[in-house]
Amino acid sequence: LVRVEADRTGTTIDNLKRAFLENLYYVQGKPPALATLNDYYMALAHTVRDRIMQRWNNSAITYTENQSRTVCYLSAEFLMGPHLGNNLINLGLYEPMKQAIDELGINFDELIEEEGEPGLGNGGLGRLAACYLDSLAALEIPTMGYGIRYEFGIFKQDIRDGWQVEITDKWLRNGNPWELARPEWTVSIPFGGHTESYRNSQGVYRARWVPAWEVKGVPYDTPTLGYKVNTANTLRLWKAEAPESFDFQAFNTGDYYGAVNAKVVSENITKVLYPNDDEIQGKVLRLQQQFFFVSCSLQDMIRIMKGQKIPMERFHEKFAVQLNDTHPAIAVAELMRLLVDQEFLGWDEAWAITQNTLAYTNHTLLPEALERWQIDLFRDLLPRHLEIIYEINQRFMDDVRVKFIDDDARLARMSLIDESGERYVRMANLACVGSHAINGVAALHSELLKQTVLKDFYEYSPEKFSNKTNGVTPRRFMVLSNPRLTQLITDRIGSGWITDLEQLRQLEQFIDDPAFCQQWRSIKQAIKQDLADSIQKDYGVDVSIDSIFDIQVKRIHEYKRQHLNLLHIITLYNRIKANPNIDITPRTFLFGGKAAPGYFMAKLMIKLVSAVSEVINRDPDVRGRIKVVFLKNYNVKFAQHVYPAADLSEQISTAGKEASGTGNMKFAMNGALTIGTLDGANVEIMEQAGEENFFLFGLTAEEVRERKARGYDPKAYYNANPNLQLVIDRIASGFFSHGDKTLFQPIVDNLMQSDPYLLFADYQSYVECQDRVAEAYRDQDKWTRMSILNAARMGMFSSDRSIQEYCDDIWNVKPVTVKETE
Ligand code: 26Q
Repeated sequence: LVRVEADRTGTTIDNLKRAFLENLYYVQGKPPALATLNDYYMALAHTVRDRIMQRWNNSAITYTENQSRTVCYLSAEFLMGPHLGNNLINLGLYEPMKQAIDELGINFDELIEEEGEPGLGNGGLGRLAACYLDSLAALEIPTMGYGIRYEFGIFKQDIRDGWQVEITDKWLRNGNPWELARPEWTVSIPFGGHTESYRNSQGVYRARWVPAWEVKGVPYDTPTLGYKVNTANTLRLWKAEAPESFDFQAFNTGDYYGAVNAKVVSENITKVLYPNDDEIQGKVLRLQQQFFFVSCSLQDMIRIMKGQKIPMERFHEKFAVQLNDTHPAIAVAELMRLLVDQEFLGWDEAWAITQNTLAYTNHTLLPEALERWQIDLFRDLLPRHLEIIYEINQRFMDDVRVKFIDDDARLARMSLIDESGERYVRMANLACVGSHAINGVAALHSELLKQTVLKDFYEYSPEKFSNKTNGVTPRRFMVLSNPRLTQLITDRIGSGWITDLEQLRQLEQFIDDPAFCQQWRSIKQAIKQDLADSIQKDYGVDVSIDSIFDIQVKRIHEYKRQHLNLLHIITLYNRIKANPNIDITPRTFLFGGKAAPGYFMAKLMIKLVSAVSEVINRDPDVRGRIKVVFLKNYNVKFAQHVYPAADLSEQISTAGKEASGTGNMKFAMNGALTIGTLDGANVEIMEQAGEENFFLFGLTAEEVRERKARGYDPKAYYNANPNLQLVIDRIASGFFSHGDKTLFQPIVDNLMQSDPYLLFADYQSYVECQDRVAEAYRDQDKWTRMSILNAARMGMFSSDRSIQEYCDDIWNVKPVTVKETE
């Protein structure tokens, strides 16, 4: 046993103060007199990191000694958010540390705000991975998160003249105190070249891949703590580096430039996160990224197996590997290659291991978003994997042919190779065939998957399919981000709800308790005031906390329909202009979210929000009763300030398009009411909250399908609805664009001519529903009761529940308790 000094592990207020000053002096190299805010943040981060190390080391020892079955969550994105506050919560040290820092005369909250965030994800899918790591650790499940250490994460968003401007995210600029490089576990990743067959010493034919180039993968580890347990799992992100040999080559050939250039090319692989969360243009760098992190991760698992002297035949007993969408689906072919070509297992045995190891989560229903790679591009980069995929496909096609005789159309649809025109590798098909379990992310989504994009695979192997409704971690999205509500809840029902969110139901007993309702309400008001202050400071806009805080924060997408929200705002504005003395419930409309840099319509939607806000916010007729603000650079850190302040959560996607949504859950558990369609997890949120506590509008997924099949004509809605007409005409007239009729024409034309997301069909229903919202808000007692009931009934949306289901139904893993150091 190592003896560790109190400066590294002690948790009394005095220990913490001493440790902080020591780290400031010896790690940051600063006396207090010269320290910057960032120095203080770094000293604090190191003080927290020191208190993680025993847990991290003890977890590693325990898992190694017990040869624990381990979940490996493979994801191209992990949107972790700031670490400092979250780690303090999970360590149970938030309050003592705050006291210690405050006693040193330093503002603790400012240090929390000083931390930037690792924006290594686009949105929902990356944030889900982060919530799942939190829950896996809380549930004491041995876990590795595997992904990519992008040098530049999701861009920072500035708004200039109403337009989105992208700024590179240099998140590593000030160093990263939360990670440790582990160069001793560097792996080598081959690319390109060709394959050969050869006879081994027994005369058996085997395949050999002769790659043309290789890069090194260096792991960087970040601990992920469980809430008030000793479990500290690992998030292992891979950085691409050039092999040393490039330098020698340069020395030998004198091609110094060529060698340096090769180095640049290698390191490019993990340079930047692709900022699209939808359409995939099959870029070779993206395939390089995917193969790079998958091969690094699988090789790492094999190293761990060998380190623990577990025979390779037992790979699937040691590891459960989850594929977060198809981004890591190349794992199917890569695990086969490693087992067959490198570990010399037979094909059938390797295939059984592969299928038993892998499971696949689908996150989209949009057929255009299914990943596929041009065969030529694929072969150039991964020639051996293409052979393996052909082999898998041949055997698979034989099986399908027997199960569904004389059905060539089905064979063509299920083939791993799309041969309908130019040839492609279909990654979703590969993931389905190579996995023993396939799941969607909300009940509706999982049903629609079986009826649409994965129908053939469902009919072929229905036993593989299940639903795992998404969840979010209450530690970050309630305890950390909403301390006031956390205190109120804990005062009434104790703190058990933090790890067993169903316990929030106990709050229902207080909905007729006026004192409790008053407290609930004044907490919401206080949080709204904080957000109002920051809006005043950052945007110079004055917003009233007595107005409805009506918030839509998420990536900007046509299917998410931020522009439907705008149609309603303009409708209210038109009512005011027609009758300035109209009695209207005051509202503050807040938008936030990034548009993919190449997504023109999404960027124009941001410009339209800005344009509408400029007109409305300064029109004296409005008299401040409605305000519109676009909040720039929406990210996890800012989200934590937004969810608790919301009265109304906008979840208004076209039914059948949003796989689940997770922001919807974060809002509702903080007491916002939802206005939403029957889409994704909204369906289950409404079921839980009760219809009477949910503002439902719009067509169902089924109706959307019918409407489109019958031939949808947006103009018919326009012609029949004078209010809609006035809204569209105002936009088209240049009213919001200084008279420029062309600026928003692409939006107007799109809606008038095709309206692929059926805004016009849902417009009237949405506006009427918003009128019910406005009416309901006037009865504050009733609104507060609805708010409490929403929060009280969101227990099922804890990611602990989701993860428990994955553990039981898909991974077959059990908790492993990590002991405390004596
Ligand atoms: C793929 C290929 C090339 C470049 C980028 C991509 C790419 C990257 C990210 C494709 C998709 C994504 C992200 C998708 C995503 O976030 N989906 C969301 O997942 C959430 C968690 O399950 C759901 O709640 C949302 O409904 C779903 O939209």
